Amino acid sequence: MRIDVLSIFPEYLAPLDLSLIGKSRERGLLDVRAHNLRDWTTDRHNSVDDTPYGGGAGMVMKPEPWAQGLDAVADDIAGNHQGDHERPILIVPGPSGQRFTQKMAAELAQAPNLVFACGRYEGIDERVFDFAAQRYDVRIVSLGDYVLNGGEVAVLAMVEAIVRLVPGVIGNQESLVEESHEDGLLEYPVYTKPAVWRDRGVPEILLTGNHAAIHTWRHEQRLERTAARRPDLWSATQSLRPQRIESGDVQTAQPADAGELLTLTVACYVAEGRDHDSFGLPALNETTDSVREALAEWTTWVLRSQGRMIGSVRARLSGHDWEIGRLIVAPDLQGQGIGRWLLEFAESHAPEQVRSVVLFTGANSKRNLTMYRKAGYRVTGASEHLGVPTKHLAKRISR
Ligand code: JEH
Repeated sequence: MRIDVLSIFPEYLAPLDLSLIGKSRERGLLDVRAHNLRDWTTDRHNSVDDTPYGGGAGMVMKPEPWAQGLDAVADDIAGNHQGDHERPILIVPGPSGQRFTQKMAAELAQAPNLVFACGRYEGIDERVFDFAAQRYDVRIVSLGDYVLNGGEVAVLAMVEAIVRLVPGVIGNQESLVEESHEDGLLEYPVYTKPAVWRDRGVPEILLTGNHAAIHTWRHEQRLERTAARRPDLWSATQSLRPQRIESGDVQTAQPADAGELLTLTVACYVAEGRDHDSFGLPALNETTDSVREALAEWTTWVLRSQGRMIGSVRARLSGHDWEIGRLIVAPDLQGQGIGRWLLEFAESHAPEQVRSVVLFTGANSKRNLTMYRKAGYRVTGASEHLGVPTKHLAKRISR
């Protein structure tokens, strides 16, 4: 990935040479270049600002140095590619931009070229954005609802958030799996040695080795913290949060549920079919009868909210293992922890003798794989099932 930054304070961007970013730069994964906007001024005072039309406080950045600088950078990027290439993305930090999010960072991490334009004063002459749109995909982006003096600090934050998502840049890819907020909840608190420090102990439960209890405790901590610190995250989906789901909302599926279960299954597996370029998946080729027949072979649970079927999971004994399958959540309710809740529900119904829970998922189902990994599953193998690459996962249960 190549990143160009235009600023009247290029020295402000020196931290980009340090740490994680600096190392990846040495390894050729990243090419970060800071440019001085004043290199593209034409008057003898190298001026970059002027008074605002219509009056008002402060100064505004003149358009011409930006046009020259943006053209020079775009020419240079184009010169390094032969033939067709993606339009580079121009990110302009501004207090009135679209909010920068983890989702946006992940999307930008896929781009081969990013250009950042750091304004100062009251901002950049508006016509520059329209001009830049001829060669760039332009995004005006804000870090948050507070006022900075210029775009440089915002660029440092955004570049750090983006670059750590570029494959190979962070040493430990596992640590990317456990991203904050993935299910709309804040992280649980963490502790390290010593067990008692300045009269303060580590929560007892963390010293017991009871992983199921620790898991529950951490989940409760996440709920408490989110409610206390982020009422916005909390209220957004509160009515359908897993803790609001009660065991009473789950029932073993009856033959009469087959039609509805078929509908939900197909709605959920269409995405799976798309991700694997295969609509031959068994889940996409069921009939009401085949669903009804499977109810005899598996214990199938369905989750309802106000009468609507919103999720399902099934399980059966397979040798000494508890095999879980068809974990589905209605597409409009995914990403709220409902799938995780159903998974734990199915795990908790494993018969006494079972030591291991196993399941299978499509190798391209990144979201599913992430969720299973966070739930303690490890990949134990891979195979191909009807032309679809499949991962085998397992988790030991401690009793
Ligand atoms: C600030 C780029 C270039 C200061 C004030 C005004 C706000 C109402 N999250 C962020 N905050 N600030 C920036 C940013 C990002 N990303 C940011 C920048 C520049 C980014 C110049 N400045 C300084 C600046 C005008 N005020 C904007 N208004 C919403 C509180 C009041 C007026 C413009 C530019």
